[in-house]
Amino acid sequence: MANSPQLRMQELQQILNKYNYEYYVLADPTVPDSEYDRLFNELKQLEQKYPDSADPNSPTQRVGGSAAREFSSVTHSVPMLSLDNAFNPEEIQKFVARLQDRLGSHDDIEFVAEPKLDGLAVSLVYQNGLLQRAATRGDGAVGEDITANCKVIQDIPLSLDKKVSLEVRGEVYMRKDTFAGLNRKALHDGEKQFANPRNAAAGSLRQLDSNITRKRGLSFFAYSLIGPDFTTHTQALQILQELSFPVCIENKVVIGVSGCNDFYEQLLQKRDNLDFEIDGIVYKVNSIALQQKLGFVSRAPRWAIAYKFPAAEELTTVQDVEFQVGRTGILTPVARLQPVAVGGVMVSNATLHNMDEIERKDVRIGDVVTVRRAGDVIPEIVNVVLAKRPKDAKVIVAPKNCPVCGAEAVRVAGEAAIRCIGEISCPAQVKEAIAHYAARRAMDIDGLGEKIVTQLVASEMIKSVADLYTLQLDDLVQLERMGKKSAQNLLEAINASKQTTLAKFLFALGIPEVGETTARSLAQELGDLAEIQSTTVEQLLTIRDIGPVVANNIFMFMQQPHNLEVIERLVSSGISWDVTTTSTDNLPLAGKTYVLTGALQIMSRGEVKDKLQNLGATVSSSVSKKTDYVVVGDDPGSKFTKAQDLGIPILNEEQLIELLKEGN
Ligand code: 5U1
Repeated sequence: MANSPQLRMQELQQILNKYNYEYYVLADPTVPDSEYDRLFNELKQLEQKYPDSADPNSPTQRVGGSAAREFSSVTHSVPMLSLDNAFNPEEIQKFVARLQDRLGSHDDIEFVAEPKLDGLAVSLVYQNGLLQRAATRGDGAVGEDITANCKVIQDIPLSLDKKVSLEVRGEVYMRKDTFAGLNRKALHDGEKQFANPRNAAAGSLRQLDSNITRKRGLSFFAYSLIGPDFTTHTQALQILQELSFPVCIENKVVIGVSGCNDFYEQLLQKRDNLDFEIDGIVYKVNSIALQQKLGFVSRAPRWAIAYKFPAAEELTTVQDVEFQVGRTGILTPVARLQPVAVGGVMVSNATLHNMDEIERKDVRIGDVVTVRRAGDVIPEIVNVVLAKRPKDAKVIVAPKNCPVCGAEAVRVAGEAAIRCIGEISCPAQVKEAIAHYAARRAMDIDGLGEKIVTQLVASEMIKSVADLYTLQLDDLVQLERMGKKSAQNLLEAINASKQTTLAKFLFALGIPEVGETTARSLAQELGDLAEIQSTTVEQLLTIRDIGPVVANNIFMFMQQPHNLEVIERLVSSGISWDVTTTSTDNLPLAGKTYVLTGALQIMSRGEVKDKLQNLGATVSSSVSKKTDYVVVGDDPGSKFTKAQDLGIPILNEEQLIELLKEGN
């Protein structure tokens, strides 16, 4: 029987039962959903091929999970089913074809498409308009009584306007911003962070003390109704809304396979901008008569399917860990991974942030890890699958020397970061510093991209940003793929950068933690480079946006002889700015704070930010009572909702453009 399909089926059952227990009962899964889905499908296919060997108690025959011992059991009046999955358009096509065959008609079918929330399914039973009992799905037949914990979720009505008796099903989830706040607090308090919003929601719902659940700020969306009469699922959603249950506004009626696929593409685009995590779409036949005709199979309705998005989390192996040197000398550990497709993109590197993070997650070279890629952010390692750790997994040691220049690498007091002390003698720092200096939002040297900077530093043509202004045509034409015309253009761009603003120049210098806003405040408040060079920490602390760490960084930067020499050489090479335009007090938008959210169509965010700031406004990244206006583009995020909640005036892009015109 060795390596027989039967043995593999037994093995898969054991593994899946373990993963189910971790997911449903412990709310602490050790592997990503993608790994579970893969093994589940492997088992399902083997059972289809060898039906005589299929175990009637196989995880494929159950919804998964079981009631936890701490909560009393609840038997569902109607089983809470799971959903079959589709992973590509062909599987959706097959699903629709199956429905048409069963219905004996090839007419297009009307579906309701709903985002599939990554949370926990719950049942809410109301009697005479009052919430009587809330339960988890459990194994589909028997769940856990979580009434006390659901009563503290603000979105769940405790009583309804009408004295009706009915059951509502839906998903308890945690919004992305709530999740981020919870993990920030956990990190601050030295507690274990949650791997993702779903785990956080599950962990919060399973609390024995509902006061803890209340503080976690869970949310709810309703998607199913049992009791009242209705002829379509759309009607059911309408009734739910009238009864004041939150229903996801992204739900939409779609027709046929093409309607399903169009909705998929649209929602995939929106996915990162939604306030909540979704892992796919649920398509449901809209007509209740057709749903009844189609019926159920063992664990799922025939009339619905979940079309899963490419998984945002995958399993892979850490092949090595290298330390990258940033502009300010900070060494960032980066895991080199066995390449793996995550969310539709190949991932071969993941940031490990710093040594504290490595220790907290206990990542070792050789480990099997869950890697996560959300939106455009750099992929990160969520956790290590300890059960898969090889015996020879290697502990990651903090380097004592910079991997690029060999200078000492020291742990910054009070910080998790390790820093190379090489500063301007470290080619990695010089390269990053030059790239930063040349960036569009700094000195804006067109054509001085990363590849050229790498060559200039490697060939020792430049050792600091000041050397840029001594470059000659003969130097540049020696570089790879650099023709005479491109070299001339680059020299012109370098020359043109000499006319700038004090704020841009200060930002371009790359003082640790001095971003554009701080550079602008410095320029506005002190107005003059000599003043900034001779200022004290106390004086700096009186400036808007500047706290003790940044004040100290600025002061220390201006004390270093090598930095002063570079500034001196830059100024001597002709860099200058208009000293009369530094005060913003008289500008039309002085004192006003703007926040931008969503995708702008006509101007880039950078342009809008520049224009607003040039008119004296402050552009902030978060909405608060102090915000004067929120500019909203397409698919805005939670900042839009927050602005509405706080009653802050909203501007669309056209209104913003008008405002910018008036300001000029
Ligand atoms: N949005 C949504 N999620 N979800 C999950 N609808 C929905 N419906 C479900 C499940 C398990 O089940 C019904 C189709 C029975």
